[in-house]
Amino acid sequence: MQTSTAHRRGVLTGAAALVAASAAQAAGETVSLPFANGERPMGVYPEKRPMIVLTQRPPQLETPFEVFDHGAFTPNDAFFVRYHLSGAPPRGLNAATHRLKIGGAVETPLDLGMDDLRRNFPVVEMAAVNQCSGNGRGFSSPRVAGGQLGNGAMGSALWRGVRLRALLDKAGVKASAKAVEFNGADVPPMKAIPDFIKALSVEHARQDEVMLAYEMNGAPLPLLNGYPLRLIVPGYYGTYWVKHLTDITLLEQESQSYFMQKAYRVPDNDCACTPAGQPATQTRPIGKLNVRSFITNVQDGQKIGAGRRVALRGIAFDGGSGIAGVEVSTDGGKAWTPAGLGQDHGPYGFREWSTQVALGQGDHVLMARARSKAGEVQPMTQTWNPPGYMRNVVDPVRVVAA
Ligand SMILES: Nc1nc2c(c(=O)[nH]1)N[C@H]1C(S)=C(S)[C@@H](COP(=O)(O)O)O[C@H]1N2
Ligand SMILES: [Mo]
Repeated sequence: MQTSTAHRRGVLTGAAALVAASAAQAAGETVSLPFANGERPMGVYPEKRPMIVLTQRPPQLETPFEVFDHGAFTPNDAFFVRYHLSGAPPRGLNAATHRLKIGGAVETPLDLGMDDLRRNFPVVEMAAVNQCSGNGRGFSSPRVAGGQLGNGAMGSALWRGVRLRALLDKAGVKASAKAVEFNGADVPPMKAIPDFIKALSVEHARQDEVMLAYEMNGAPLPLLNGYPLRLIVPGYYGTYWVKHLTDITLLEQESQSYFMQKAYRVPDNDCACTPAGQPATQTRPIGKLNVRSFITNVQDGQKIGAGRRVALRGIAFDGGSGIAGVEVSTDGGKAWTPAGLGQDHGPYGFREWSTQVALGQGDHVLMARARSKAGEVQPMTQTWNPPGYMRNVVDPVRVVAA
C-alpha cells in the first residue's frame, strides 16, 4: 500500500491527468446501483482500484460495496472520494514543501512544514469512519437533489498524525476566539464560487479525538484523500474532514463560510427531518454520524442455500459512543436475534458483526439493526430531509433460499 515518492510525484499532475486517466478506464465497465438511473461507469484513478464514478470533474468516486465485506478498515486504494470544486484535486502538492498556517485570534501565528508536524508534536493514531452526509442518498424516497450515491461513500481507516489541540496550544488561542476555520489547497474555479471552508467551535476543535492526519492505514494519504495533510473529526460527517489542509484560522465570531451557513445543514429538530417533500424552516450545521449498520456478504436479490446454516456478516458504526449490539432478522423485522461483535477498534471505527442463519425454502427479508452505547437504534422507517442527509434506516435485503 506504500506509495514511493517518485510514483507519487508522477501522479501529482492535477485534474487534467485525472480526467484522461478515467477516460482510459476499465473498457466500458459499468455497475448498476439499485435505484432509478443508478447506472455508473467504473473508472481508474491514480492510487485507486476501479471505483464507481459519480462525477469525473471533480472526481467523486464510490467504493464498490463488496470491499466492506473484507474487514473493519477500508483499503486506501478503495476509499471513496468527494470533492466540490471543479479544479480539485489541486496541482503540485508536495509534502516536502507543504505549509500549514495557523492564524487569526492566536498569540503566535504558526507556519509549519510537514517535518515540524512529524517531529515536534506527539503522534496520535485512531480508527475513524469518514462518511459523506449524502451516503445512500440515491435510495431517498421521495427522491432528492444532489449526488445520487449508493452506500459506498463511507470508509474507516487508521489515521495517524497529531492532535489539533497540540497545535492550538502552541499557537495560543486567544480567549476571544469562538470558532476555528479550516481551508485546503483546492480553490474555486471562479470568484463567484465559494471556497470550500469548514469550521468547528473552539470547544470541539480542542477535543481529544480531533486530529490532523498525514497517514492513513500505514501509508501517506492518497492524493485524492487529502495528501499531504487533512483534518479528521471522528464521529462527525465527512464534510468537516478538510483535505489538503493549508490554513487554520481562529475567528472571534461564527464562520460565514458558504459551506457552514448555506450548505451541509439539516432541519433543526430532534429527527433532523421534515415531512416528505417539505423544506425546513430552521436549520443547523450537520453534526454527528447517526448509528448505522450494513449486511456486507449478501446482496439484495441474491440466491442462498436453504436448510443449512449460512454466515451473515457486516459492519456497524455510530457517532462515537461505540456499538452496543447488532441484531439480525430473517423475517423482515418481526423477530430479532443478536449477532456477535468483532474486534473493537475504538468507538469511532467500523465494528464488524457476524452470525449464522438457517433459512427454509422460499423468499426471506434479511435485516440488521445496530444499537449504539448512547442508546440510539436504527429506525425501521426512513425519515426524510430535503438534502437526503444522514440516512440510517434499516435496509431490507431480499433473498431467495433454494
Ligand atoms: N479540500 C477539501 N476537503 C474536503 C472536501 C472538498 O471538497 N475539498 N469535501 C469534504 C466532504 S463533503 C467529504 S464527504 C470528505 C470526503 O473525504 P474523502 O474524499 O477522503 O473520502 O472530504 C471533505 N473534505
Ligand atoms: Mo460529503
